[in-house]
Amino acid sequence: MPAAEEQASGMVPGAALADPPDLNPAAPGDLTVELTAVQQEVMISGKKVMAETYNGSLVGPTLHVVPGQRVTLNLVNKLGTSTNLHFHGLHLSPEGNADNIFLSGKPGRTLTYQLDIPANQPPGTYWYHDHDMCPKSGQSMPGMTMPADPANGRCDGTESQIGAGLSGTIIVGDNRESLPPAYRGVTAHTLALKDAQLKDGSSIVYPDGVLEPASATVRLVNGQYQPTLTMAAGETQLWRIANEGYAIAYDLQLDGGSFTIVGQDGNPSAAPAQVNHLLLPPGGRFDVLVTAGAPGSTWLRTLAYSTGPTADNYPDTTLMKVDVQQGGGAGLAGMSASPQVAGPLPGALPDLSGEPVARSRSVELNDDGGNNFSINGKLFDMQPTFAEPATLGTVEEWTLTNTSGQNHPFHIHTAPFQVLSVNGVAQPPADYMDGVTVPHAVDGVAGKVVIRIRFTDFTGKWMFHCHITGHEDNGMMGYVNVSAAGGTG
Ligand SMILES: [Cu+2]
Repeated sequence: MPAAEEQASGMVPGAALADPPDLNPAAPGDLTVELTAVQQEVMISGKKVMAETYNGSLVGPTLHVVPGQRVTLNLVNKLGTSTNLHFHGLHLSPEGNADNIFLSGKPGRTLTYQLDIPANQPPGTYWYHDHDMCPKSGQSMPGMTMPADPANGRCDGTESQIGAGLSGTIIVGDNRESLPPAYRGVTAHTLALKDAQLKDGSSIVYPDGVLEPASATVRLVNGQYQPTLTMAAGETQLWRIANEGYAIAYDLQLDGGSFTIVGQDGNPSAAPAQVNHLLLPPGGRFDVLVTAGAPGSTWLRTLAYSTGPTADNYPDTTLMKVDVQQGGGAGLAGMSASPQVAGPLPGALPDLSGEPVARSRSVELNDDGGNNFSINGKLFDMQPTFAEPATLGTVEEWTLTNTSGQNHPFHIHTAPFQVLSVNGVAQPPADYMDGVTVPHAVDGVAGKVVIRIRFTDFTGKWMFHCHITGHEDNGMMGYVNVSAAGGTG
């Protein structure tokens, strides 16, 4: 793979940051929207690149939804491969034509999704992306709606489709309204983090090659190369940051400044924290307040990060310049400390640590150092991971272990979970998320994360998987059947 600088040649840094295009305005009432998945040329900061897009945009258009709303979404497939959608973080049924990743649309077809956004869906930042499953060597996929028949065209799978561009942001409501009055009117920006790995001068690696998370890639914000965000001195903004890439983690730092976390994975914070770093596994989101200092400029960067001894090392990379211009504020040039916000914010989820646990489960993530990625010793085969279903309304405690030499970011569909501990270290109460990094083993001792999850509202297959999508595609996926109380599963 060419060096990142070489891949970025022809891209012009410094253009004003543009939020991704909006698919629709946020408005109550039933909503019908259309996403067309199509391969076409896009401009990345002045460089023409072939990509897979929604509606022609490398970063898919932002879908705005309102709690309680019914959204009809038509996914028009103009790709050469089957495709589908997952609505990451939304509390939707995993069955029917809702958030059902067993649906798959062949080339030329339109899939129609009906999404009933719950009235209590927390306002915040979510995302959508392809989640198509394909038969791979070593996997059997009985029950697929899309047979593995070459006559039906390609089945590229999740890694290559997200890698080629197929992801975008979902914003529920406007979480500024949950902030203290001083911050309700602040400017909000969406920052979609997604890299582009360019095989040659003009094409994202896929579909003509295989993406390599360990190799050089160009880090982009909203599909722009090192854009510039302008703030007034002393100004506070809300940044809705989403890692919409296929594999790569981000360890964000705002040089000279800090972040106040008001939401994580869409969930309002119980205790908003001021932090110097934000670690975003693939699929992770943070809603943060940031405050500019005196006039000057600084950088949002991702720090050097290793996913483990057997895996990838990402270099320190500047992502976005922040230019602070004259305004009312004072302090150091560039950024200032982000504000203190008292919690809990409205909608913060309750602490599950004192709840009775209906069932405990163990989930062991492992890989053989090659292309086999397993859960509890099994490659995903479309069958449930556990013989025993979970019961609607109950809380379960799951112990996630990682016996491999690399981190695996673990994601559950349908509802968020609370992290109780990481490698034995207790985590803050009511720290909810829908993805957590399960650390790699050290000296033969598995990494360990303990979570609790409440199964509410929806029966059916609650999926879980590693969100390094190549691992997911190659077997590190499973599901638990959730059945109604008194049901037979
Ligand atoms: Cu993984």
